[in-house]
Amino acid sequence: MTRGALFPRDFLWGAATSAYQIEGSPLADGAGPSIWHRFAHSPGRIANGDTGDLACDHYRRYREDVAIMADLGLNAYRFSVAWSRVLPQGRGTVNHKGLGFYQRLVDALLERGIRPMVTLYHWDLSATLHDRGGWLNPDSPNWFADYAQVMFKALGDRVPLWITINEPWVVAVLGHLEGQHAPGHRDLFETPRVAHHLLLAHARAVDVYRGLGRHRIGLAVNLEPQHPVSDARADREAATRRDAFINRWFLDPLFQGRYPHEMASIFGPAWPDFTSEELALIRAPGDFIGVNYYSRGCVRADPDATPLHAVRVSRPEALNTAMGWEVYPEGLTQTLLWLRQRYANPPIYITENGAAFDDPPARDGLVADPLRVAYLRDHIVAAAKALEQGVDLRGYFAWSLLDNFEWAEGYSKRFGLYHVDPRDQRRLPKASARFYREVIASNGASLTQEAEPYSLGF
Ligand code: IFM
Repeated sequence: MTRGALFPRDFLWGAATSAYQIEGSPLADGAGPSIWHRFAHSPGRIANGDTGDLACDHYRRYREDVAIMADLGLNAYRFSVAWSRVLPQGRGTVNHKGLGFYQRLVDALLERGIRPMVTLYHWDLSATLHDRGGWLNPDSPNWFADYAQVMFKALGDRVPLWITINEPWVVAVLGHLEGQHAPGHRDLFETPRVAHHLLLAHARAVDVYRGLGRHRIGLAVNLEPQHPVSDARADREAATRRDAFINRWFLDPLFQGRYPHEMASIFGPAWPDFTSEELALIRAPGDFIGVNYYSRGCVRADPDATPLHAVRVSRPEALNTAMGWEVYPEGLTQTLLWLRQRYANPPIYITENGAAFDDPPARDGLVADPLRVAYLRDHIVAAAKALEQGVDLRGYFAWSLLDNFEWAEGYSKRFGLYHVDPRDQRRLPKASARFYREVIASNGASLTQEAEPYSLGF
């Protein structure tokens, strides 16, 4: 690679995690159970019967993890708050011990010059609130606003960046339509209502935040370009439907105050009549968009696949990650340019990007992961290409700092820059951690050197 790939001086270089995936000790110090705690303890839900009971034990080892972040040279770290640690019943009395954990974590980050980006909701709804209808309850946006207020008051002066909700699409679709995530429902009628309440919850939290006079809050969405597998009209239309379903479902209402027109025909009778007052409330883009990018969709029409009549297919010639997701870095540039063009150049953070691969066992305390190094390199270069073309990109967060609990896949899928040894919880750096450290130290200049198979060079 001969072209320069430099980033602005104030660019944020981070790594991302979420509470249930790394913390462990889910009921410690008075925390209430979450739907993920319940779900993981229900037989047959998670690969190998894994749970988040121990996870990476970050709740007790957070200082060690902040030291790792400092060693990597991160200037930002994205984590999420477990709602039911802070409000064990989801509402009402604050559990100061639970809140204290996040206060200490923020202190430790700031001491090392690492800016916290805090996600309020990364899927671990309070089980008590779930029993009151969860995201189906029309009151749920108010519950969320109250919780957001507690967090803004406790941390707002020290946390410069907030994410309201992580990947609302995943909550609605995997949690309520396909059922592989908590709460494990499969109900076409629930899905658009949950999505709508999540958007209202985002808007309510933005409103509360504005009331405190602050201006750095956004929603994080999972995006992937949708490409038809052939030129056949049916495949092209299927890709357009999937684009509405995945990429535009949450962003159009946020920026344009309306749902994509395709949604009503995708959901048919399950699509409610949303009021114009609610749609006006939802038009609350916030201050930036968080983009979680992993892959693209290659789409084929399939009349039997409800409700979309479209399926994602694997191309045999493609390199796939251990999740079965095609490695497609060009899609990141495409996604960022698409956001710029469709939604009038919003400020953007890449809030997640990374890959699971079946890493070899550690040798001499180190893990060689050349595929992850190549993945990160190519995606960071793809981000730089979007910057060059005028995208207002402010930061990049690798998913993830540590190998962790990958939801329904349990610990079988590893995204970390650091391997976590399940026997003793030792954190072992992978080659990708060293690679990322060089990228950060040179603010991307190291990417302009000829790509070589990355040596372990510790
Ligand atoms: O691990 C998840 C994360 O919680 C949300 N975004 C995608 C990641 C990989 O599947």
